[in-house]
Amino acid sequence: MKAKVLILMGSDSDLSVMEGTAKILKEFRIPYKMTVSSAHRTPDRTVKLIRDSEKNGVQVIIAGAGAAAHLAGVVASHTTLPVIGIPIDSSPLKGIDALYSTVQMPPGIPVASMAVGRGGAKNAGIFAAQILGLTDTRIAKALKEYKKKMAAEVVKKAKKVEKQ
Ligand code: RP5
Repeated sequence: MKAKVLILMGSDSDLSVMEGTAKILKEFRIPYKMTVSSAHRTPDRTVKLIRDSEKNGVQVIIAGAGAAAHLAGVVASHTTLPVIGIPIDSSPLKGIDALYSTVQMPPGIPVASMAVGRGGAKNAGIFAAQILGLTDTRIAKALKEYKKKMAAEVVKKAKKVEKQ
């Protein structure tokens, strides 16, 4: 099946965080391609991956990077596809650097920045599903089920807490 989402990360050292995005897309049965490309170390490869994705029908690009994280912003500068950014807490500044780099995009080139780290990676998958769910009723339905299940789990935990 052709990938609907491209997941990029700046380094293979980001993989353990970005696996959270892939896990969610698998859960929603959304085909994706996941690879490593750096805005700084492999700029040409990054642009090629974007061009190929556009040609092959990718609808959302997710980019996770740490430190002076320019990956999501650079991707957004080369495409009109929606770009979701995940600031990764991989540097001595623990993601504050990546957060500012990802969230503070100049007017005209938006990036949908998620939270720093694992939570952000998970939310990136859900957010991509929400974008695709606008035109795919199967995904839209699965998202409603996902929320219902999440609410039920919280209530179950609340009842356990109330018993103590
Ligand atoms: C960023 O620098 C990457 O996204 C990664 O989070 C960080 C460190 O990369 P490595 O030195 O581990 O390859 O570009």
